[in-house]
Amino acid sequence: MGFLININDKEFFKKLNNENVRPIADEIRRFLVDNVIKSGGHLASNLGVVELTLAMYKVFDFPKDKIVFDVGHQSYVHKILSGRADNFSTLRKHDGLSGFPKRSESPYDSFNTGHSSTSLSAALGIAKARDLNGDDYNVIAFIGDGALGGGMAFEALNDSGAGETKLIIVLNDNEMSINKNVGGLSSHLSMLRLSKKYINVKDKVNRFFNKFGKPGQTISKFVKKMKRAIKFATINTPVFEELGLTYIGLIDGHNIDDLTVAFEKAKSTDGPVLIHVVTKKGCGYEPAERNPDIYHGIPPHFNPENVNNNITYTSVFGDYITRKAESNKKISVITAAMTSGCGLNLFASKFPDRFFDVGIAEEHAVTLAAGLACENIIPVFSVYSTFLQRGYDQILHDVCIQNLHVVFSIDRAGVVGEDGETHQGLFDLSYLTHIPNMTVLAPATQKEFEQMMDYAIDKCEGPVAVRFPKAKINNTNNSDFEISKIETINSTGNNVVIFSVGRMLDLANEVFEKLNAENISSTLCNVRTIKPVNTDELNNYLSKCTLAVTIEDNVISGGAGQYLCNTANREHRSKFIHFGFPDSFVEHGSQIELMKKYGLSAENIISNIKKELMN
Ligand SMILES: Cc1ncc(C[n+]2csc(CCOP(=O)(O)OP(=O)(O)O)c2C)c(N)n1
Repeated sequence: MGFLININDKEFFKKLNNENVRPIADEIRRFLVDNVIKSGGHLASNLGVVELTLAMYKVFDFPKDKIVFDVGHQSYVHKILSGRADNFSTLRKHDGLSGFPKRSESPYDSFNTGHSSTSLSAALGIAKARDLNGDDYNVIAFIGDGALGGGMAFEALNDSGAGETKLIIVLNDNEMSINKNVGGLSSHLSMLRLSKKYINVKDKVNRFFNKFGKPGQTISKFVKKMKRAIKFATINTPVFEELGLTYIGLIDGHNIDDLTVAFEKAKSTDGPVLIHVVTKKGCGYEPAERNPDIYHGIPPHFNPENVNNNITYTSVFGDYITRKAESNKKISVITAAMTSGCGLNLFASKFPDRFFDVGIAEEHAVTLAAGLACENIIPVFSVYSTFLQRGYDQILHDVCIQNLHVVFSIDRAGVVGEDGETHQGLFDLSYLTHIPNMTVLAPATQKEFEQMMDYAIDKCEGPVAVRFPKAKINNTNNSDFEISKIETINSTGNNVVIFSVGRMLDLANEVFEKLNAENISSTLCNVRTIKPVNTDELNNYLSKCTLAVTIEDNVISGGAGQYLCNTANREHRSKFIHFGFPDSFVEHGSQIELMKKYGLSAENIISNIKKELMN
């Protein structure tokens, strides 16, 4: 690809300025749009950081200097500038470029990311290691205003502000998370944007006193201290200064010259520095500027005119919970910055008083739900499986020990595909089933999904999780859901009993049909309730069969299969073989490719069943 940029030519970056940057920025934007529309991925965030990333490449010396991108979804321009443009057609494809920074992919990627709000901690760690090792380079944490609202980022600000470690934080403030950013910090950033005047006044005062040399500087320092006190009481002091960081802002994130000055200033400042940069999400591509939320993350071959209208678990949940909340006024819904991703736009607009977007704060969301449940509200925390990992201690300590009625609606459970190992929802069955008091349900059809939600909201008295995949929903009219009861879907005899978990029912059915065609009698069961399962019923199935096969989209370790096996009577335990994901992180690729690769295909399952039956 004939790119204008030669990444090996450091001088090229050094010469960039407002006069000559336009054709280069335009070319990068065209390249991003052309590629990401085809591959799918994060478009709007990357379009917003083109000049900002170019300016960082101008001032810093990567990969000697190290940058940690928060979430990492906005690292595409960095990938292009660090020599990966030629592979961009493989973005998010199996064995292709990852959609997030990966240390194994390039020496320019200093830290793997995917989940939000980790960059400040990681960068501070790298900076401290640099100092301990006696090395000399810059460490930059690149974080968005949405990610900055996450608890870990606050913890890291608190820690870095208290110390002397030199760290450069670039705050990319585009006023957006995926949807509009929320929370007090976001309001504070807005105030800072409004009070740019204050920064100018401060600089003028300093320049005035510095003119008088040493005595002037002493007065300036004194005035600075005084001013801090006065400012605190009168106008907005950037909270970062109060925490002990040097604040540089506001900087226009599309102005290379201003960015260059700010970065140079940060380089020569001791201790932690935060540069507050303002950018426009989606910049330069009109559809993304108009709808940055829609263009935050798009599927492959995205066409806004022709949106995929498949009925998914997510859309069914969004419609269900809105309907349910009409009749049950006790329901409130919590999201951690995933309103549209979790299908909650309708609920949010219909019931603003009962909808809580807490920002990227899963830990807080869980304990907030616990508090609501204490006072007889029915909180439904709608969250992706991978992000709920953040709330493990809160689930255990704040919800389950008190046996509070909190409903966890766990979207994107199972293999998610193109976002890769940081986003796969392959652990929730393992991290939930072992917590006392927790009920865990996995629907295979729309009918039972809605009935499980009814059970979770109306009948269950303690914590309950309904986990479902990123997939089209099956609308078969199967039997009514009954808590703890295993559903028998079909049976030709008892040689093999197949226990299918949630969405794996289609695959399990294929296995059942093929076994039948080979005269291996079997019974196909839909487990539905992972916990608490009816043990008498389970043992009854097991006492009749030779082999028990479990199929799930979770890691095998600690998953539904092992849970059933451990729950069964001891004499039946050796009958089990489990199919699910192995004890390794599952990379990016399509869901179909990954299922096949990890043995979740009828051929593989059947050949293993046959081997076991011959033993
Ligand atoms: C722990 C966690 N929760 C939720 C997400 C989903 N997520 C990815 S990007 C994003 C918004 C980030 O906003 P911001 O940091 O402002 O970056 P921008 O896209 O606006 O540049 C969210 C909520 C995540 N990656 N990690």
